[in-house]
Amino acid sequence: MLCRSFVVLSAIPIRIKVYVPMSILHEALNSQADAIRARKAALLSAHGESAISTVTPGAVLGGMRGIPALVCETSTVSADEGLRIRNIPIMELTDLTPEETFWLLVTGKRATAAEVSALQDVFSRYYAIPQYVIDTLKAMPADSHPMAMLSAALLVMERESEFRKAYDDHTGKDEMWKPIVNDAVRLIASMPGIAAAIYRIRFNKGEVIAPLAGDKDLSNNFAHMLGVSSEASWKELIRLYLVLHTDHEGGNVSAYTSYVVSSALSDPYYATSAALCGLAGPLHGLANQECLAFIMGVREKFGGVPSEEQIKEFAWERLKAGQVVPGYGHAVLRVTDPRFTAFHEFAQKHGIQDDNVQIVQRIFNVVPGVLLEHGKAKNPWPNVDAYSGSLLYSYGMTEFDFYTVMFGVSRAIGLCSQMVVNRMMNLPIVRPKSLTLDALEKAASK
Ligand code: HAX
Repeated sequence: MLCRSFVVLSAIPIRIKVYVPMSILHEALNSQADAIRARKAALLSAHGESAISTVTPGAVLGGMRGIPALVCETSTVSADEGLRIRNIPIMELTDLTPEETFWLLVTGKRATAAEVSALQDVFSRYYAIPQYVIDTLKAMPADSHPMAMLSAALLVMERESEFRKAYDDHTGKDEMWKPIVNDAVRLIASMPGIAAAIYRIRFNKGEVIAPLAGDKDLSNNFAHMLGVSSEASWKELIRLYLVLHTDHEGGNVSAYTSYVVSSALSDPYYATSAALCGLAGPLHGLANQECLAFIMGVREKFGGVPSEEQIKEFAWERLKAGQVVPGYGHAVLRVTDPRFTAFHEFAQKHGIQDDNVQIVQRIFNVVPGVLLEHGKAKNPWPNVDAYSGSLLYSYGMTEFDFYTVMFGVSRAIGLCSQMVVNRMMNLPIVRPKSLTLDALEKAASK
């Protein structure tokens, strides 16, 4: 919260800006902000011009694959292991809550019970979203994609940005991360309410459901506001879902988009809204929707759960028609995504064995071999999107179009965490050099 007070000295009013710490996060991050800037300055001074990589035309024309060109402190993704959040493998974090995951992402430390409770006190102020957001969602055409609604909802909420107000008030550079924390907390806490409102409005589920009275847990509130199921394991699935999708280092389309947009000092509402537009792409977050459509297509074609032989033939048909197998492959990973494994363990634990889940498991037994034989995909193993939709479906959330919104609620946690840390570092505006093909040919032939 940005409070302004005026102190009148003689006839000249002096405006004093005070950020009321809306969470103990400011306290936790104060010393880190100075330390990280000092580290960046020391690195630049000692090695600012040292080469760490070479750039080839293959990388330039290949989606900048492999070029180490960004900094991301919150998480890393390795080819042989997958996601680590603050250097902890994701499989060791599957019992966390989204609040604890946010704390870990931003501070690099595990939250104490007191810290989680303080964070939830602040989060819970924002579980009920402003009426103007609900009115905007209701005014959108009935066939709007839920991801377009999610991105639009954040844009209408941009007027709440404390970062923009702080910038307009000429806040000092080294202080700018503080209003980002405030925006991050409000944005993350608003996402469940926004997403649940989209679900209920877009799919005619009845009135928008208010948050729980007396329960400050973010995933419990999200599960409740969606109104899909009251089973305890549904709440557990929502918690796990929100933890697994939070962050995947800095170079994926959604994270990179928010990195670029926020580097122009656009506030977190703009940057997250833009990032979600990237998440809406079928090669990125929309793959979970495509995956379930694929699984349902398999079930429909074969009138139930097909044999592994039938799946093999179907996969080959698809590849020969030039189509991808959704949920398989990854730009970085070269093993089964640990998040796929975490969902598989959830299905086992809760005995979920409906047709879709069985098909997911049979595809897993067959498709990696097919992709290996096909020889194109560098990674024949499943990613997170291959499992998630089938679990949501089994609890009664049957609207595929909504699945990427679920992803977005979680991904906003990672995006906002990255924005806080990046602003603590005072990263400059992103401005890589582009080349014409002509210039690239000349540079390459030298
Ligand atoms: N099925 C068929 N072919 C595939 C494939 C798959 N699942 N994955 C990759 N390939 C093909 C590519 O289309 C490419 O073919 P061309 O040379 O003809 O263009 C070739 O194999 C090499 O691709 P790659 O280097 O292995 O993969 P990329 O880094 O270019 O792309 C993708 C990574 C995830 C986009 C890709 O594997 C894909 O399209 N997978 C299916 C969609 C999917 O599951 N997306 C979700 C990814 C996870 C994520 O970001 N979630 O948000």
